[in-house]
Amino acid sequence: MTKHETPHNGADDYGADSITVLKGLEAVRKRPAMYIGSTGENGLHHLVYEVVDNSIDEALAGFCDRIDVIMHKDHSVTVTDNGRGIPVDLHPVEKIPGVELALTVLHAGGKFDRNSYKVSGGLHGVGVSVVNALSERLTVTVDRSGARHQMSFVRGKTTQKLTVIGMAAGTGTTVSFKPDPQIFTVLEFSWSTLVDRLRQLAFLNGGLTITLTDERGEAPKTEAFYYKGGLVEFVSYLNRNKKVLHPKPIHITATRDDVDVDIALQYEEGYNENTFTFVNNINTHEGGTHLTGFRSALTRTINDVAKKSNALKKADFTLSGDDVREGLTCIMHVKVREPQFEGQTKTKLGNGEVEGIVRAVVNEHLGSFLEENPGVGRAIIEKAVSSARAREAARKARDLVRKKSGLENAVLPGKLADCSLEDPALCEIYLVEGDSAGGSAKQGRDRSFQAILPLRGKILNVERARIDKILGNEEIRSIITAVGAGVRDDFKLEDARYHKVILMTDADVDGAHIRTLLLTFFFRQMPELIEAGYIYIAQPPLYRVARGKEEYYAYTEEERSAFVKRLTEGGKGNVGIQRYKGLGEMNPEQLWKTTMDPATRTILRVTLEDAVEASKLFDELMGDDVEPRRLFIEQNAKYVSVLDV
Ligand code: 0RA
Repeated sequence: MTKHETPHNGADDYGADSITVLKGLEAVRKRPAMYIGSTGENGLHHLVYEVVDNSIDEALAGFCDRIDVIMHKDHSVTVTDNGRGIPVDLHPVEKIPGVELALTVLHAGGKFDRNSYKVSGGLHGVGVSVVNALSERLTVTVDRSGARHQMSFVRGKTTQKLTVIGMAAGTGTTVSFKPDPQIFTVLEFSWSTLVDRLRQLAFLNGGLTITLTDERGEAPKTEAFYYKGGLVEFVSYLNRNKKVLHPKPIHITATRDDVDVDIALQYEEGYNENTFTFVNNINTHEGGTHLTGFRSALTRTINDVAKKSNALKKADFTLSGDDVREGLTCIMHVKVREPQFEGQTKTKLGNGEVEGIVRAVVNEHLGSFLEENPGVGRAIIEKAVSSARAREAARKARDLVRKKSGLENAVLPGKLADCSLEDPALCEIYLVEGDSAGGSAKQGRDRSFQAILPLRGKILNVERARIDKILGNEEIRSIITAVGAGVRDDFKLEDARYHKVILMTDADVDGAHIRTLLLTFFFRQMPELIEAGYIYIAQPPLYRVARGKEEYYAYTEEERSAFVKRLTEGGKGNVGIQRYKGLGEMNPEQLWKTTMDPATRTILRVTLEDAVEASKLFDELMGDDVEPRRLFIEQNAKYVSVLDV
């Protein structure tokens, strides 16, 4: 086939501009993490999300109903949509083809008027040019105005200008890219990670078809996601293995002051809340104004309905937020034109106006729904009232204990070896698996600022228990009193007695399990502690490699091999390798040196996202499926991220 150059490519009067362009993409290659978060697994997958997000924008604008994603054998990925196609004509201001602009200019998105809910802030919406900059090669194909156009790049630099390569029957855009091994530490895309996100996007954008194909195995496999019912189907999916209190999720939708509110919710018999919130398709793990508005409306509406129906007449209490959220499964998706993202991981909505909008919408719609469906209302109120009773009983029991001991404040647990400093900002507490490791930690620590709380055996499965039972568990109570900030609605961050809560468990499957339990506990009972960045995970070494007086501690298999090699090359004497199966095998001095001394240790800070993963993992581990348990055993430390020294 003959290749026709499109006429505007002949002009090279934008030579000066192309220098600025290269500088922009060069900046992305110099500091990739600033644009995509990391150059590891998360960053790698972010590339796909970025390209898909652009197609989703086209769907939001109403011009695209299908997106296909293909994972190829050579680690490249192709994303195709049937939207209008990225414009190929000259941009009136920039004087280069729109498609070239989109792929070579940072934040070019704003230069087009697509009239959809564009994402800004955070790591999303950085633009396809970032993907281009970080790809060893990228090809974009646009079907538009009857012709198929194509343009190619290597590491962001144009290798083939925009060219018409044939005819096109319809319209659409295909972006095919291969992540650059010079940039990424991992190149293998994960099927399940992509499935999770693409399924989520299909739920969030009802009516849109998204497919994922994996060509890497012997035979290619494809999965298609299409949910006509959107969020309602999402909630039904989440509750698929639960006993629900009412057969159909409640659906609330409204647009007010240019903000789109879409909510589906359903109650199940369990005791947890599972609310997931999204803004412009982004999971707002840290919540924000939309969540605050929703929560206050939910509490108010259910109390109102309960009062009207006389359910609370005899009881002399109101239903708390925790009460009305017991057993709730809820998805909220709001679309905001200029979202402001805040928080530790930039996943907290900051737009003040959204709170009142969501509150008003939920007050109105939920109120009238419950009036029209009194049976559903009754079931929900009954559940909340029984939660309130359990909470009241737990409180009375707690008060009784306090009175008996004659102390106003809860007594610090007997097993706690507290530190002597009093400024929480300087203090840290180690939650240590097992009494023996706890003993070593107590001896090895710096008692001025380090407190030790040993935990015996497995703590209670908080995912499945109700608050009264949770508070009845001794290990849990000792954690709560040691931290000193309360739980749930009563939680006060400023009362926290330590600004670092460090989980220290064995480097084996049991240890990983206990860590998952603890993370789930903090996520359910004190999410603010995680949000504040106060929770950490200790990193004990896996091996001690020594010859004579020379010794090294290895934290990974690679380090172990390197140390063994170094010592063997050194010559005489036997190299001893000790594998630490548990913390208890280290003496106090070793424990201090390798895991507790702030000057040499590594601790990982837990993000809210990590904790959500942990609790999800937990839910799966407790289920009937064998596969998740097997996977957990294989790869149990996956949910820790951000490095902190
Ligand atoms: C700018 C303007 C228009 C469409 C797009 C961008 C567009 C971008 C991407 C990226 C992936 N798929 C896409 N589909 C469309 C609208 C141009 C018009 O008015 O026709």
